[in-house]
Amino acid sequence: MKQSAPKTILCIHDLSGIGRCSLSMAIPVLAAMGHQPVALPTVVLSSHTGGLGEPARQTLSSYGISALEHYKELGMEFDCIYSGYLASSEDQALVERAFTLWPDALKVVDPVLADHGKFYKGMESQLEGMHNLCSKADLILPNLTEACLLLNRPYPEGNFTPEEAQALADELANAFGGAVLTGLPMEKHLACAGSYQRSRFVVKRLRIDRSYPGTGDLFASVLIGAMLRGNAVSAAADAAAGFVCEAIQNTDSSAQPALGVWFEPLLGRLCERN
Ligand code: PXL
Repeated sequence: MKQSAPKTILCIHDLSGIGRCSLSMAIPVLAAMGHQPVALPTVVLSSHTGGLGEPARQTLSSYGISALEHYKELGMEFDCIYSGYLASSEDQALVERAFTLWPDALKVVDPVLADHGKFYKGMESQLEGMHNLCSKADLILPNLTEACLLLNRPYPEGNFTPEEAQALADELANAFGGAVLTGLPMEKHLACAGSYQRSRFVVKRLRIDRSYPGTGDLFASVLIGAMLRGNAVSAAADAAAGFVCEAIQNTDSSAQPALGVWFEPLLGRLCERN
């Protein structure tokens, strides 16, 4: 992959202490890829909400808006604004505000809402706002469950053909701008499909039958880091899918899945791959 000047990325997500997801993945991944990530936590949680009990929670209310004002006063320019888990309409409005303040930034929304056909805890009420936010993005990164929710259709059973995968990515791109859709089951593979500007592609990896929270955040962070290095979105998706597989393979299969994938020892690979 190509090396280019470091880019500045405003990352708007929760900060979860344990469970390897959101800001605790985006920041090290983007930094390892040579960029300057700027962390804007929307809420501080002791863990993510997927299987580690009831997390302690500190909402940050007006912090986000004040932080945006500070960055504007400083004359900061962001090359990209990247949002993930947003647990309230205020947090969604914060991302919209950032989009308005930095209209030239690449606007990427990972509509973190659900997986495996089910909403994450408490996220049902965020669908409408997330739909609206996605319509303001340049690129959205839903998994299959989120894509179905955004398109208001039932979660499909069974495998996809590459043509069906491409058609679904095109449909999302027509509705929202560009899209890279992840977690598509194919016979022996798991695939992602993209439709962004003039690029249309399907990327496949042999399916690993192990599931972890946070892999969507890992995929999105590597994809964004690679795109901002000047790579085509298809090459960036290929790199992201590959890194997620490596991180799963690097995770001891007896470890508690809710603690996420052991990506930290592999960060050096992201520095090396230019
Ligand atoms: O990785 C998705 C994610 C991010 N942040 C929080 C979550 C989840 C998924 O459960 O709970 C707080």
